[in-house]
Amino acid sequence: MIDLHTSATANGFKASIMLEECGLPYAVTKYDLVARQNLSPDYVAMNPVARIPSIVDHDVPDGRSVCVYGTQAILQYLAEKTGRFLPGDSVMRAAVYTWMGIVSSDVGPAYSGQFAFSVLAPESIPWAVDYYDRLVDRMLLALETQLARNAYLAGDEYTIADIIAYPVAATSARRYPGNLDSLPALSRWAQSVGARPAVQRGMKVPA
Ligand SMILES: N[C@@H](CCC(=O)N[C@@H](CS)C(=O)NCC(=O)O)C(=O)O
Repeated sequence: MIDLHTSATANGFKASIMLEECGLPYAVTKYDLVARQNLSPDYVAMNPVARIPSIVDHDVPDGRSVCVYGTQAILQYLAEKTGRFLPGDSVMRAAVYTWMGIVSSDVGPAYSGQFAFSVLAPESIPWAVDYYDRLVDRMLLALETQLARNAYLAGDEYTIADIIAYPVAATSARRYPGNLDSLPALSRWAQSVGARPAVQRGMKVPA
């Protein structure tokens, strides 16, 4: 059994979609981030960064268990555990790692900054709002360009690169810039990934 520590955010959905896609049984512990439940001593002891999502896999050889934190690590760990959604070919695998890195380290932080300065900031700083709006636009254009050339982010196969990217398209990109109409390839991909039953189930976790 796997324990999933999560919240209803884009990062949380990445982990629940992967668990659903792999058909692995899991138990959900839900955290209210606004109430700072993730800062509880029990969770900090498990994951010193105290952010979600984390998983604890109790089904490890030799009776051990392991805690894995962060969407990229969780998806890679589960792909290795199940042998799914990660191509065997090293060149294709490199493309998967590249696009996972882009989503985690480029697209994700661009949206975090955009959200912080446009939604959370107590006073508007026009320079910062404009900086992050333009950065988000640039990142969406990179995804659009890649998906105009390929069925999926890392090529013709559905992989963990798509699983890590989908919740961003389904949540953050729908918040800003509002819809994906000006990005036809990203829209086509989001529709096809969003139609997968496992993705639909994962997007409803935690209930
Ligand atoms: N690098 C992490 C980022 C995780 C993250 O940003 N989690 C946010 C929710 S989406 C969080 O737990 N925020 C609460 C906090 O920072 O206290 C990942 O890829 O999973």
